[in-house]
Amino acid sequence: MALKGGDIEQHNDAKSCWVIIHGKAYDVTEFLPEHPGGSKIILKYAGKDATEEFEPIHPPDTLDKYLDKSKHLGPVDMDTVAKEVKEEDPEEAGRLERVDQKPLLSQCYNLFDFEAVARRIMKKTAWGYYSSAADDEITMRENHSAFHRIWFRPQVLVDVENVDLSTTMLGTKCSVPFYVTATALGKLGHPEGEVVLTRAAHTHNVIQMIPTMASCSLDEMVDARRGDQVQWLQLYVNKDREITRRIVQHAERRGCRGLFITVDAPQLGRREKDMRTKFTDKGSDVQSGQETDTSQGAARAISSFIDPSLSWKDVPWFKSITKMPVILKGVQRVEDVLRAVHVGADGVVLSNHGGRQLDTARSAIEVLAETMPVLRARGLQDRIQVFVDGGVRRATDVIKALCLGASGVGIGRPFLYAMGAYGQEGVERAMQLLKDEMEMDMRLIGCASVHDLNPSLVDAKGLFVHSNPTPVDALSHSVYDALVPPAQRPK
Ligand code: 173
Repeated sequence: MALKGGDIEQHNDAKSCWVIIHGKAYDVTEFLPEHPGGSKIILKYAGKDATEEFEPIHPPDTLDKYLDKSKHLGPVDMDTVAKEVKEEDPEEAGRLERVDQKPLLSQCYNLFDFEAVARRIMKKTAWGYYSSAADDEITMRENHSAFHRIWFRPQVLVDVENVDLSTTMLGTKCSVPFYVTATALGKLGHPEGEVVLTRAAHTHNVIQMIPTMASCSLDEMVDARRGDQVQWLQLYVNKDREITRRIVQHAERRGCRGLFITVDAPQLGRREKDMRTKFTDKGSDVQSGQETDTSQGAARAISSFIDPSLSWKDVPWFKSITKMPVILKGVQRVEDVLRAVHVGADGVVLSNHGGRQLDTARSAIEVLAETMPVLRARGLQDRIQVFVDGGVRRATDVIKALCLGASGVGIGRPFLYAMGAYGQEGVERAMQLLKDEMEMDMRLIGCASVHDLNPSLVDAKGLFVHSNPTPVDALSHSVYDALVPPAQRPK
C-alpha cells in the first residue's frame, strides 16, 4: 500500500529523516552524515518532496547504489502530499517571458549567439554554475583572448575544392577535430541532461567525453549512443579506489574508448558567481551553515569525494586496470607533459578546466605552443597525443590549435549553452556552424585537409606576451558596429 504524505511529514528532522524522490519515500536518517553535499541540504527537505533539488545533481541510479534497500520505503500516494505553495517569483516570470521571445534558432550564427540567448533564458542557478570561473575569471577570459594573439599566415593557390575535416583521435576516426568535452550537471541546462549532447554528437559524428559528475548515469549516456559512435570517460578519482576501479571497468565494458583522468582539481576552485546565486537562493539557509558547504556553490558541495592525494605514482595503477588509452586531463606545463610521456600516458589534455580552477593559470593554447617544440626536439611528438580545451568559440580557434600541433580540441560550455537555449537542435546547429566556419577557414588558409595544418601557417610570437600593447583604435570603434546578439522576437 502506498504511503501517505502525512506519514512522511512526521519524519522531518535529523532524528528521523524521510524524503520523497520521484514518488517514492526513502529513509535517509543514517545517510545524513555521509552525504557528500552535507546533511543540511537534505534536512531542508526532511518530510517533503525533494525531487526538484535532487534531479540535476544525482544520476537516477544514485539511490540504488548508495542507499541500502532496507531504506527504500516504497511508493507514495502523491495526491496526499501537500503541494508546496510556491511564492510568485517575479524573476522566474520574467525568465519565462524571455524564453517565449527567444530568437529563432536560425538567427544564431555563431557560438556566442547561443551564449547570449542562454544567459537570458537559463535559470539563474544554471547560468551561474556553467558560466562561472575561478576568482576574478582572468584565466577564463584569457582562454579565449589568447587565440586573438595568434595570427594566420595563409598560403595561396592550393586546390581547396574539397576540404576534409576528418581526423583520428586515439585511434578512432572522426568527422571533425573537435569533441564535446566533459561538463557536469547537464540537467541544470536541460531536463534530459547529457543524453541530449550524446544524440547531437551522433548527428555530426563528434566524440563525446562522458563526465563523472553528469546528471545522467553513465549507462544512460551509453544507451543513448547510436551505431559506432565514440565516447570517452572523464574521471574524477575517488578516495576509495575500488569505486574508481568499478567506474573505469564498467565504462570500458560498456564501450568507452579513452580514460581521461582529471588532474587539475585536487580541490575545486572558488567560483563566486555560482556561490552568489546559491547564496540568494530562497530558504537555503546557507549563511548559518557550518558542516554544509552549499554556500560554496553547486560543484564544490558535491566534490568532496575527489582524492587530493592523487599523484604521478598512481598512473601505472590506472594502466593496470584498463586497456583504454589513459590521458591526463588538465596538464599545464611542458615539464608535466614530459613526465606524462615518461609514465606511459597515451595523451594529455592541456587545460585549465575552463578557467574554473587556478585563476591566472595560462591558456591551454599557450601551453601547447610551449610544449610541441620541446616534444619535437626530443622526438617524442608521436609518443603522446596532445589535446587542448578552453575558450574555443570559432573554427579559427580550432585551426590555430591544430596548426600548433594539437590532435583535437575540446569544447564544453558552448555546447551546454546551445543545449540550454535550444535543446538537441541547438547543439546540432552549433556543431554545424563550427563545421561550416571550419570548411571556409581551411580554404582561406590554403589547406584541404586538417593533416596539412602546421606551425608555419600561424604567427604565434605574440602568444607569450600577456598584455595587449596595441592602443585602442578609437576610429574603428566609433565607425564600426559591434557584433550584436540576435534580437528578441516580439511576442
Ligand atoms: O568544473 C566543475 O564544476 C567540475 O568539474 C565539477 C567537479 C565536481 C562536481 C561537480 C562539478
